[in-house]
Amino acid sequence: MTGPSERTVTFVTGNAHKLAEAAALLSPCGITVRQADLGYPEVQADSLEEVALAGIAWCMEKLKKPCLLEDAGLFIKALGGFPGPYSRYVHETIGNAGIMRLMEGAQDRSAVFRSVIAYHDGTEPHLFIGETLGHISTRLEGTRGFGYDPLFVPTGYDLTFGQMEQQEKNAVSHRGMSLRAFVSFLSERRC
Ligand code: ITT
Repeated sequence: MTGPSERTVTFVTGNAHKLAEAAALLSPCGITVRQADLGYPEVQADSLEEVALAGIAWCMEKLKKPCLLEDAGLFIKALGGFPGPYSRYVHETIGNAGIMRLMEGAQDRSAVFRSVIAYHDGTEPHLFIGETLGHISTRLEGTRGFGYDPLFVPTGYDLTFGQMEQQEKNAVSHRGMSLRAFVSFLSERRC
């Protein structure tokens, strides 16, 4: 990999857990992550893509240099995709216990965690998507990770994200997938 300007990526986030997951995945690829906690406005929109695109336009305007942000959300089938793009607000209000209450008696506990990375290269924005299928556990389990990790079990596992080591979560998570797509994009550009 060449191109020093692309070896350091500015990640606009206020979430230290996300930053740590990104650094763990990107640093072995020779990409240093620098945090910018700008508190970008998360617009109310029906999709993570819209939120991410509006956010990165705002960040680019502020920073005037290439930067990246990530918007994630948990979409629960039995709840019609709720909390989806409202995941942050819902987590801050009813929290994991509230989701467990809403899921009481639900037969279909399937859910998908989505991650949308928006990267602005200085000229235009690019989106990288990651999705992990899974289900909502019947009990909150695990103390690792953050947010909804104690209630999300990825397909093929008997563990919640909250019970996984960071590396194991990154190997299967929505964010791991979108970050790997971003790394491929950067390496192709350098060819
Ligand atoms: P930013 O500053 O990067 O926007 P945020 O915490 O607001 O950080 P999001 O809007 O992307 O992050 O996330 C929406 C909600 O989903 C929020 O409550 C997170 O805690 C939660 N969340 C996001 N990614 C998660 C993950 O990998 N595991 C568990 N919960 C997650």
